[in-house]
Amino acid sequence: MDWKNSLYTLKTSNKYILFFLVQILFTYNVHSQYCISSPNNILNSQCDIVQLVGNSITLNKNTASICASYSNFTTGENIPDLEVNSLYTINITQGTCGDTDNRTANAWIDYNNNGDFGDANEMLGAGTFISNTNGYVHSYTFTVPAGALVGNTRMRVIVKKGGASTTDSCINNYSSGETEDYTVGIIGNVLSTPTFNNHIGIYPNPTENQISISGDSGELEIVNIYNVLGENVTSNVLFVENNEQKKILDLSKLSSGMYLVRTKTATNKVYKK
Ligand SMILES: [Ca+2]
Ligand SMILES: [Ca+2]
Repeated sequence: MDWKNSLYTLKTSNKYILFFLVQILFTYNVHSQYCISSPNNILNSQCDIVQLVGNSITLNKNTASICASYSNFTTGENIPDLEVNSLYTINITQGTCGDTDNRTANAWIDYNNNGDFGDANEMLGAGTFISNTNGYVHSYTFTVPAGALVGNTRMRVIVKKGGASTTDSCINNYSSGETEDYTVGIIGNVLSTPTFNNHIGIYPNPTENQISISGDSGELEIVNIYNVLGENVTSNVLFVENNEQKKILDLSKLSSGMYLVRTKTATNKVYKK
């Protein structure tokens, strides 16, 4: 009978809908289970500026005029692009909304994107230095580990009052300070992941001094030059022409050798005579 079949289909599809709903809820929970961290007051310790220079995108968030306990900046901010096996520096400037007590600071990146900051190398600094100076910059240099998952993931910054080291990314109800969460983007190593895009034209190659790069505007949003050691040498390159679909680069400050031109999705080799 048709109505029996329809009823059976409805029951079966309800089971599937329920199954998918449970899956969605489970997936949502897996990716939103970061531990809660915030102080019990905001007076004597604040995080004023977080600066992290990526390969081509810089996070520079200044919240000096805001007194907050926890801020979620995981959306709507610049997402610094951090390359596997490369070195970066995070600068955390401390401030206050009250007295000038001693303060410590630290930061964490969830490199394996599993919802916590407790895995190997995920703590970026020692968190031990204490300063009572407003405007003091806690500066930590770190290397993105080889096993970091490529893609966006979370970074946490904590500035807190007091003598104890800031080594607990889940510290909660602590005495004065601020916790801030951000998003960073992990990218593969430019030397180990050469990829090519037929829509990119680079000529002449080899070149004496200048190269012309043509392509679509989305692809040429990002143009960086790396040497064979993987060091970003773009600051030594002059952009003679810098249009959306065409760039002319002057490489005369670079010594002879092979270079990698990395655009948004592709890496191409260029030889300088
Ligand atoms: Ca802040
Ligand atoms: Ca983790």
